[in-house]
Amino acid sequence: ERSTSSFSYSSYHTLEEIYSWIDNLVTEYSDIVSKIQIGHSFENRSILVLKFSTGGSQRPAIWIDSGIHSREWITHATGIWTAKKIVSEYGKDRMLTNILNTTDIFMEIVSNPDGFAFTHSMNRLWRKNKSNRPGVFCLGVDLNRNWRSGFGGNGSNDNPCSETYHGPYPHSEPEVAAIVDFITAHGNVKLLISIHSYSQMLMYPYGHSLEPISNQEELYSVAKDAVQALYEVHGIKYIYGSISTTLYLASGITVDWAYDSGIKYAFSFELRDTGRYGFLLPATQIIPTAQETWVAIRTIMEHTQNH
Ligand code: ING
Ligand code: ZN
Repeated sequence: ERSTSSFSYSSYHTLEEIYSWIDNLVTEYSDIVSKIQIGHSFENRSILVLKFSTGGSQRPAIWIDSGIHSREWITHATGIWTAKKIVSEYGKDRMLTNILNTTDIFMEIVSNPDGFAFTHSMNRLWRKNKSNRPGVFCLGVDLNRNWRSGFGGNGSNDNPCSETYHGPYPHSEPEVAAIVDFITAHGNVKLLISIHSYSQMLMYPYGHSLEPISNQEELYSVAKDAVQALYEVHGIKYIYGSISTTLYLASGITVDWAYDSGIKYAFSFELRDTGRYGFLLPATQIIPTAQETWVAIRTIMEHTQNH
């Protein structure tokens, strides 16, 4: 495709298509979007982040990642639609305009490019990255178990053949290290949103422990408002709460690391559906999913902006 307006937002795309769409977005909206390469994947693909900014330097920032798990195709598709929404609504939507006048938004749409390429070529249901180490028979580390917070604890696995293998040591995977280094160097990220599928949930830390976080009441109430706003779009019901009490114990996850690194607003979505199609969500549901998710993200951003 030559432009972001002829791109089909209601279809799933390959990595090459998404990366060329990113180039088009950056060219067409160069006044507010740029592309940053934050590292390389295990198989040496570029790890790209979109930066939405109206100026300033080291402004407070919002981080949004999708596609940490490569088979969760609805998350990349939602990220793409959302990025286009942000550039299109700036100057029109008052809330978004206010946010972008003071805050930068960073979006990593394909957070596991090797796994994503593999879901197109070989195995549609591949979840982990593609790292491979001498003497280890199975491939891949679960990029949502490789973070330092609670590393190696409950709900992660030390067997490299497991779908939830945490890897040899914290941040061993280049895809995780790239994010850690970027967010740490930035130093002013206030809100992190990590997008997964499926289950229709909006959650916050901790995953590695049942212990409530210090601002749990506040995040509970933000999640409640966001889920209500989401429901009003297409009548889709989400449940919400901490990860460990809502879903299961999971250690070494993105949002726990974010929270423990001082990002006190950290949320994780599990998008549609509840299991009828699961990871194979029909493309006809991309736009409705993205629309409702956007309203929830907006609600979270607005709250964070005022605190
Ligand atoms: N489930 C997530 C997993 O990594 C999750 C659940 C999401 C845990 C966010 C912790 C944080 O197991 C999927 N579907 O990936
Ligand atoms: Zn996931």
